[in-house]
Amino acid sequence: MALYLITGVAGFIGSSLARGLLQRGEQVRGVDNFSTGKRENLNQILGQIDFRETDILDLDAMKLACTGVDYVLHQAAIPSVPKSVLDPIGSNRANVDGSVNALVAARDAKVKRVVYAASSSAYGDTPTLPKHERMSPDPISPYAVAKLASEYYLTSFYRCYGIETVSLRYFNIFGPRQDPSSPYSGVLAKFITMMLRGEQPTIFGDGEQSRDFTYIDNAVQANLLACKAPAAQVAGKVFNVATGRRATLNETFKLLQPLTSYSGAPAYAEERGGDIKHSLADISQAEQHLGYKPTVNFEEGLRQTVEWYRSSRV
Ligand code: UD2
Repeated sequence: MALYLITGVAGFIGSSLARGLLQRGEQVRGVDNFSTGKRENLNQILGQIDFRETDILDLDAMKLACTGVDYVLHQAAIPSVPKSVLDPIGSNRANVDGSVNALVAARDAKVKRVVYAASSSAYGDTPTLPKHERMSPDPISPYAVAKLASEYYLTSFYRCYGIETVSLRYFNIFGPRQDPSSPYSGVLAKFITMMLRGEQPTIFGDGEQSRDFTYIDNAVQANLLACKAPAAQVAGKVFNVATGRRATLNETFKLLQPLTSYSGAPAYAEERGGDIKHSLADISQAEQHLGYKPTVNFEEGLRQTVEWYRSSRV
């Protein structure tokens, strides 16, 4: 049994990782400052994890949190492109300074490995599809820059201090517990909850933008594999975590209509600043070096997510 520290454990991805690890009999410690995380995400598992209300910007608290830890899964962030466009300083503080703190704490505690929630936004709007890890990044939004800077810090910490690090470039992760309530929420959480309530969702732009929407179980799998894969294959490296398929927002809306029993049309509004048009991953590196294989496809992920929101009445 290993001890895992999850930063951002009360978030959608962090709390899903905690559940996945507990199911596998692992020990979980988690930190969160509830800036975007939610206490209710920890409802059924709070008694089974060592939870600490800690800000990743508090280095002393992070050093304590890393004591005795085998693996750090660093998920804590302010995860939003539009929010970063409005507040680049806040984005940088949480998404870069916070990562450096987590890395210093992990290095000093001599943890075995740090796995990081990087972002597909690093690729930017370059026309080549699918995106593969050898492409030069071309971030657009402050959020994308911050996520890429943290990736570079992870690789730097491997090169300079020898601490094993792996960055997982998440491609639009979705699923149960993703917060639908903020204007900055992920599009699927927003659309599903609105359509279930009979409210009209708004597509920014013409709806022909596409994403490699990735169900949460696939991201959990990738994190667990990234902890255990041989260091020679993964340390200091970056891997796409996605499905290798993409859907436009217009297609996605049509898939959601029967699942949510929403029969109206979407509204259309101006394109969002900082957005990229198309996103699709080449996942061959993760398949080859992590042994990753997506187990839940987009349609099945949508079904499970709609069911969850329906039964939890968010
Ligand atoms: C980016 C990253 C993603 C993750 C995420 C964190 C890319 C390709 N993906 O997601 O991996 O890091 O940031 O936030 O960079 N939209 C609407 N109506 C709405 C809300 C959104 O049309 O009510 C559109 C939005 O303009 C965009 C698409 O839906 O074109 C997806 O937006 P999102 O905020 O769910 O995720 P995105 O792609 O910014």
